[in-house]
Amino acid sequence: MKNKKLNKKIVMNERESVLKEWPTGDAVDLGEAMRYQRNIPESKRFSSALSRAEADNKTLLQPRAGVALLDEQITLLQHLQNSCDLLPTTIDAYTRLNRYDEAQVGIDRSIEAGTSLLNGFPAVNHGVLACRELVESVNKPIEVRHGTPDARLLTEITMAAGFTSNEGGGISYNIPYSKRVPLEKSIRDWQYCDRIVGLYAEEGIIINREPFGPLTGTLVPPFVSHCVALVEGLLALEQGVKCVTLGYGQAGNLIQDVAAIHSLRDLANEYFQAAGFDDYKLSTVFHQWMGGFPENEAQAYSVISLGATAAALSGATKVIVKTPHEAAGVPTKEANKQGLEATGQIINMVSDQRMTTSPALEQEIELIKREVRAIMSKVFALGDGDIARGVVEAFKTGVMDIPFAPADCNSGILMPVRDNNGAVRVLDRGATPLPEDVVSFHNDLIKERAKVEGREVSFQMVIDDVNAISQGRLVGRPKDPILRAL
Ligand code: 8ZB
Repeated sequence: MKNKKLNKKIVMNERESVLKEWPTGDAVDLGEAMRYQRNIPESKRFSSALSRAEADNKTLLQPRAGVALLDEQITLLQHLQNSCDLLPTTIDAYTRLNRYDEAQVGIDRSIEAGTSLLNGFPAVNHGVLACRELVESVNKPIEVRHGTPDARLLTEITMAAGFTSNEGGGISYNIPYSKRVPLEKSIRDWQYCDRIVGLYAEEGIIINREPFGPLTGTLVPPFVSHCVALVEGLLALEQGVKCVTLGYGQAGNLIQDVAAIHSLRDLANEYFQAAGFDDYKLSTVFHQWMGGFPENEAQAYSVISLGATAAALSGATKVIVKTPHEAAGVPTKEANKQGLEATGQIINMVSDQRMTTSPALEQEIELIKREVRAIMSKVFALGDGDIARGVVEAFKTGVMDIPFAPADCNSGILMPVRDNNGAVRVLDRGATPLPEDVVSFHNDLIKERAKVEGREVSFQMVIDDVNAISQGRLVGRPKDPILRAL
């Protein structure tokens, strides 16, 4: 395990077996794929759209969307494309687990049923030509969004098909998604994916890469997701990736959310440049609330709107949009578009404004930076300067620890909870090397909340916080009969 650009011969050799995993792999011819990618118009290139948005200080809108069949997927994206700036194709769960035979059953049954019976688009089974038909049927840049620990074949097929962005990473698509995939393996498989994107870059074709920022989407403190984003960014750059979008999932406190995007941008430039990279394009993505949603659609729109507000105030390059169906499951195309329209209205109203700097905002930015630097320096030390080895050790020892993740390779001791203002703080630092004064700062804020609520600091607070937003509030306060029954 090393953070070293993969040897081209080894990758070319490995490609042969990757492309044999499913019959559609046969159709991938890298030279032909590069010619196809080169002919994609500027207006449909993810990296160009992001650069323009960065230059114009705009926040772009992007939905999630994926259904089983090609025609349906085309109809879906065509329904959404005039209400957003960037398109997705969300991949189904079988494909994410490399279970292409079951994805095929899903396709066949969906044809029989006349409706989608998968929770996304099985791009590997559909293959290069069908994916090209999809890409050619829309007028916006399009990204593959998934959750795949081993995305080598999916990457080969979708990049050959003309998708101009690929979401994921060896940590962010393993630890929140899988139980038993070794971290060494998912990191290595994503080095392959990044190396393929790097090979396109060597030919002047810039494909965007987006590590998955929100992780488990459940009370993740900004420093935790920032460390993962920085490590995955560094790993991608090493493989020759030139366009990176780092992400963060809304926590709910406006100051913390704005501070998170500011600090993420600064830290990325700091760490990337310190590692010797200077020819990369950086952008940021803000994810609307990734935790439990209210079932009531009016309330869901409010959660969406607060996320849109935070995204615009933070100056993130793009926002990933939720829908009023979030509590129910995969949204209809109509509900999906409504989430975009609600978000678009807010973005237009807020995006000329920036949250004026204030001592509270500055303090939050500095706090996140100190937390991240404390963790990152330990990660480098654990790897003797190699971030790939370091991050594997860091998860093994709990130096990096993602709350509420299913993976065996994650400690799961770090415990977050909200403070009295709804910012996510650290209740139990686990084995993370946060500085002592930072730990006491978090403790004091949590005690302040406990006092206001007239109860002891306890795990019950964490449970209350996990459920709070779906029940109509940000901080999980004890039941108060005098409060409105939301
Ligand atoms: C980790 C990402 C989870 C989010 C949404 C979920 C949730 C999943 C689809 C989808 C539209 C799909 N999501 N699959 N949204 N179409 N096929 O991703 O609702 O918000």
